Amino acid sequence: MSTGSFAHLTVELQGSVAVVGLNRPDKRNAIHDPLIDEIHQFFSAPPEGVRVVVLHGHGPHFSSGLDLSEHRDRDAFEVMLHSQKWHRTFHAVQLGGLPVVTAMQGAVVGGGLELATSTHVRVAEPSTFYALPEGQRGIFVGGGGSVRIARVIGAGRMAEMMLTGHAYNAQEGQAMGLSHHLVGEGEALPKALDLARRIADNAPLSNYAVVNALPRIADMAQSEGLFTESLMAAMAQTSTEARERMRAFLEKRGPKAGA
Ligand code: 1HE
Repeated sequence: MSTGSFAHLTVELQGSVAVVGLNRPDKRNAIHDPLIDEIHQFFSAPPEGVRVVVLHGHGPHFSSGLDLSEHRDRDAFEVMLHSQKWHRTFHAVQLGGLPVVTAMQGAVVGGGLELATSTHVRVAEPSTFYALPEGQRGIFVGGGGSVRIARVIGAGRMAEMMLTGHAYNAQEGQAMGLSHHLVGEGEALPKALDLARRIADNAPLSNYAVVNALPRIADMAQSEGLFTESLMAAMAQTSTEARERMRAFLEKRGPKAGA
């Protein structure tokens, strides 16, 4: 079933999984204002019943990042506001409450990498490469990369990428945590869908806690982080669904870990 009236995104519902595609393949899914607005619109109000989102890019590249053609003539204040619009959008992706699984191929570059690292599970094909050409373009990251990309690969490695334009290939990206699964050519989307369906079977409150509490706790001092973890645990463990799932395991009805 197709849904939504987006010009630059495709949205397809497969049960409780929404498959969202960046749809500017002619421009290598460069992110211009209308596209960022549509991403924001989708993640701020996902269709009812959706429990997990799969994000992918149409064509041979996931995303070439910021659309440089519309960025050229902005003044400082406009760039500031534009950057904050990206922050709001990727905040909605990361902390909107729904787990997001990303399928990647080809370029995952600049703002494309900022978008990918706002998502929770990343699957890459062998063609995937990661780069931050901001230095070469004379600009800086503005879509949250200095926080989110640096959290994944470290500020030092991010600086090296931005300074030298060094691109990392799919295998290197896997070792660095930029992807969590490395699959064959053409297999990222099916794998992402498979993972999304597994995630959709989890208790919604557990999924919500993972995507909302973990990144916040990572930003807290130890004492506050541990206190917040206990609060989250208290909410999750006392839910009716948790009680039933724990009982199911003890009565040999629930899946074993690793299955
Ligand atoms: C674009 C963009 C774009 C492609 N903005 N138009 N991002 C970059 O610096 C990456 C720039 N793009 C590339 O390096 C390459 O396009 C790719 C390696 C991604 C793909 O190469 P290729 O040979 O497949 O495609 P192409 O021929 O370079 O591009 C096809 C068309 O897409 C072409 O337009 P056309 O009208 O001549 O057909 C390109 O101009 C266009 N295109 N990428 C605008 N990014 C919030 S801050 C975030 C900061 C950043 O993201 S910086 C990184 C910017």
